[in-house]
Amino acid sequence: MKTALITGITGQDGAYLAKLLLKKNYKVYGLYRRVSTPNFWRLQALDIYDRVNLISGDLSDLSSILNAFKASQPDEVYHLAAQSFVEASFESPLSTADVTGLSVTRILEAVKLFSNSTKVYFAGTSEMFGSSYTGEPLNENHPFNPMSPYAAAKLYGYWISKIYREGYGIYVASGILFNHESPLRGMEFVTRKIANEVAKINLGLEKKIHLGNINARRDWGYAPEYVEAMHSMLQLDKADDFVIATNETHSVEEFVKYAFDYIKEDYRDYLEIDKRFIRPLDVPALQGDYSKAEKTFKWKPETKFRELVNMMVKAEIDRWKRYTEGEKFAWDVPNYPNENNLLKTY
Ligand code: NDP
Ligand code: GDR
Repeated sequence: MKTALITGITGQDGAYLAKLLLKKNYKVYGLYRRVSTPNFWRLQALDIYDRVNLISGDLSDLSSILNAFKASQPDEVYHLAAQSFVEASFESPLSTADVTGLSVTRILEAVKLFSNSTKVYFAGTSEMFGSSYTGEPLNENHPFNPMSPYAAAKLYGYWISKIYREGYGIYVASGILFNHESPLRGMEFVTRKIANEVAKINLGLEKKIHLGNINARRDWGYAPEYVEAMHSMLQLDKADDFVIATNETHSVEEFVKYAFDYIKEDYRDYLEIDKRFIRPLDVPALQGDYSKAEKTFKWKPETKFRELVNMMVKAEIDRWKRYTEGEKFAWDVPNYPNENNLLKTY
């Protein structure tokens, strides 16, 4: 039986990956951070809360990481934990640099000092490409031009991984994953925000939807398929970097349109632009070329864009119906500031 340690097990990808690894008969450990209100709702939603071993700790704290290694003795580490919200990285650039960037070195040092044969997955991102996209789908050889403190921190993680791979022979694979979504996506990210607002409008609980840059284009895939690629990357003999994407690009406006199509409404009747959601800098467009992953470990995306939009809106409508009928779980409670009480500092 293989043992895996997942940092960020309470996040979208961590939860789906834990489910996948349990199915593959792994013993799964997860590093989670202590918060004032427990947030294991994704593990509960996937019905795996009782099947994972949870270790409390914070990424900023080297001893947390060392303790997690000691307790789990992992064959594979999936380093997913990060301050992952690009917008928030403009508000908290220093802690983002620490948690999203420097923590990668903490993980790699733990491997170097204590368990040189442990394989590591680093959660790289298409945000590292930043302004590089010129119409040709981005692959592993395109240059990086980060446009946010988040992307700069991830780029640090990407390069330090390469340095430990080449300098110390540590197996560390970097996935360069493009946006991937699901009904378990964090509520502030644009896809879940749109799905949630559209569901509320459909049920008469909301009147308008407020968004920022609706011209931004992203390559959006379905998260459970992307965590399969993470696992495949660690089964290869040699560590490498791989783009995981759908090779399609769609605008935020298209996402909104399709979401309103699902409830048979015209999005133009509901959409309002709110400057608070416009970032100081924003990657204009992204599209990824996943052919290296397809060739090396036969990965390709299955879920199409419209299917993803429909799935997410349906999940929100079902959730709000359950909520209004009186069924209350932690994840049914709106958990982010709304347009009335949200103050931006950048
Ligand atoms: P989420 O934001 O859903 O999850 C992030 C996880 O990191 C959560 O479990 C969070 O804990 C944890 N975390 C944050 N700060 C700390 C800390 N200081 N100490 C310990 N744990 C911490 O992200 P996703 O699941 O969507 O993404 C997983 C990884 O992949 C991230 O590194 C992200 O940057 C990267 N990525 C994501 C993409 C996507 O489209 N989803 C695309 C490309 C890369 P808590 O639950 O307590 O907040
Ligand atoms: P992104 O995801 O920044 O691509 O990072 P997000 O969903 O936050 O934004 C996508 C695009 O939508 C535009 N946008 C808005 N975004 C949010 N969140 N809220 C709004 O109201 C809004 N209006 C327009 C944004 O400006 C942006 O252009 C995600 C994260 O998961 C990262 O961790 C990951 O690395 C990348 O995807 C790949």
